[in-house]
Amino acid sequence: MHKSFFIKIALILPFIGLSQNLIINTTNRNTTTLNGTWHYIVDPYQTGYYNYRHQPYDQLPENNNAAFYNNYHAKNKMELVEYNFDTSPTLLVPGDWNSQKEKLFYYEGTIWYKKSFDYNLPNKKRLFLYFGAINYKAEVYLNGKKLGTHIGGFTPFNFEITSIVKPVGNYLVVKVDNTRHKDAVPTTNTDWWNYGGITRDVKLIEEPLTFIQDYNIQLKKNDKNSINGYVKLNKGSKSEKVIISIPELKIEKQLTTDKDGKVKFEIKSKKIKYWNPKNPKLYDVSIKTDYQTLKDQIGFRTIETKESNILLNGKSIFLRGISIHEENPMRGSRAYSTDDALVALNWAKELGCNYVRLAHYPHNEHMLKLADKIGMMVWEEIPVYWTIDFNNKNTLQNAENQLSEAITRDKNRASIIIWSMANETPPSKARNNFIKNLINLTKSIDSTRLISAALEKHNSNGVNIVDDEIGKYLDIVAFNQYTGWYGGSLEDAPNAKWNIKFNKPVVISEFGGGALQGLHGTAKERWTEEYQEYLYQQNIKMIEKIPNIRGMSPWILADFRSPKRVLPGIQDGWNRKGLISNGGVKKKAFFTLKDFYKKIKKQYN
Ligand code: GCB
Repeated sequence: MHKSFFIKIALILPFIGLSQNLIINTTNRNTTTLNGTWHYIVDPYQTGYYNYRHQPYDQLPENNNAAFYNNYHAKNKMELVEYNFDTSPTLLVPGDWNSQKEKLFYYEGTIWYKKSFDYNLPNKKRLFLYFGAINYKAEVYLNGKKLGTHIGGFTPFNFEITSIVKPVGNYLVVKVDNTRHKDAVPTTNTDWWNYGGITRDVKLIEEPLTFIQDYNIQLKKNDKNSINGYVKLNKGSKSEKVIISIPELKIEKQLTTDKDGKVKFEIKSKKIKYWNPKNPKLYDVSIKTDYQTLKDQIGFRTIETKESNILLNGKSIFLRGISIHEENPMRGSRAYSTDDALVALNWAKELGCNYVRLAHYPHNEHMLKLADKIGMMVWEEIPVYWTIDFNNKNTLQNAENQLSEAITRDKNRASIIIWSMANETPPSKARNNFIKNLINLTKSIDSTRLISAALEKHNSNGVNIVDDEIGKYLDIVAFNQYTGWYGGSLEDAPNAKWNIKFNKPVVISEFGGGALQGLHGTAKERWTEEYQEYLYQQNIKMIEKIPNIRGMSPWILADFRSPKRVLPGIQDGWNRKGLISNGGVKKKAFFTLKDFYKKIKKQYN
């Protein structure tokens, strides 16, 4: 076949297939971590990837030692080799590169990572290399062989390395490129810093020849007494035995797979205790085959809407939320650990939240597991943000791939109640079709959760109008509004008039304003804690009167890094709309919101 055909296929491949191969629940498998120190080479001109005619080495017929993925070492002192991983400095994985080295503070481009490891793979076992996330584009090579490419900075992917791995002296080389592109997801323009690097855990997963790759175990839609779903074996065939057990519910169900190694099931039980934020009941679940037992902890709950109500286990709720970026503000870096997740969710708990909006991309899996455990409902979203290239088919494929990787990873988490498709995207025919495609894809993978998107409002003759056509297709009408910050008067806010075109639950997905912690003045002076406090007071009065209001996630829990925010002495590279500063100190508005949530909690109890 013609070479250009292969090149075309290689370009499409990152978007197809990887999510179908995704191994879920990697925490409870037989794994070896590759976290730790990795050598790195900063390569702004991509010298390790292209020859001097700008042809990519990995698409040329002959191997070339100059390609960095070969991890080549000069054989003698005469030989010319212009790179050396082993004498290059190191970075910690997981972790973004920007916060680890001062010189890389605003670096965007290519960095090569190298990790060496030994691995004795027993007979009749398979080995997979798993990345929790790499921002943004990853080219992965093991022992000089290309494993593949992955695009998208916030979702996991894996490659099988059974036939490549050796007992001693493996070298894993990853080219990471966080360059922003107009047609990428997200696009070039975002109000958050584009941290580069291998930002989440890296592990080797050892599996039997046939293994449990993926499963879905959740309550059946509209039926509180049925647990249903599927189990999918990798290299499974017809009539493999699969047993699902939930000892506490006295469930032990034996199943047999179809010819594709997959089996669907439905189990009835009248004894289920339902997961909710007050009592986040999780059941020990195990899935057994002849070769393996895989454990999970799963909560069961229903989530639906009925006219203006959001019903959790049949009961009307109010989403007392807060928006969160995946950062540890005290470190000024990407969050990457369970401890980081704990910091954020503990703050949210302290605020009185029962719900968080994880903005603006899928967060680390630690966060979702913790949310399950401590009882926090979650809105999860993908970085379809502002002006992405809605007319571009590749952009859609890219967004679809990120969405399906996120849902594949997280579909067993009871905490997730909403999949969000987009944030503040400008309505147009192309954009509407784009989002409709995402909605259809979501429903085809998971029909049990609610679908939303953060829309916008507009104003006509003093009336706030929400009439975005996409609202028709959403379960929850969510929109961002910045009364008293980007426009609109705070004095008049409580009397604002609203015209929301849909009889559905309404959630304010964002509101807020900036304050520098420790800066005090009158409620009229920008950037003071008093201004932010007054903004919250007035917005809350306004929001309480919005018809069908069922929740909110103000912007935002903590100050976060944004290169767009340059005002010296105030912003200094930080978006200051946090209720908590980057020093971890609560601002006055934190307590305004906390008081409101106390009141709302009583109303909805
Ligand atoms: C928004 C965006 C969010 C920004 C925020 C702001 O509407 O959704 O990403 O950071 O406004 O601070 O302006």
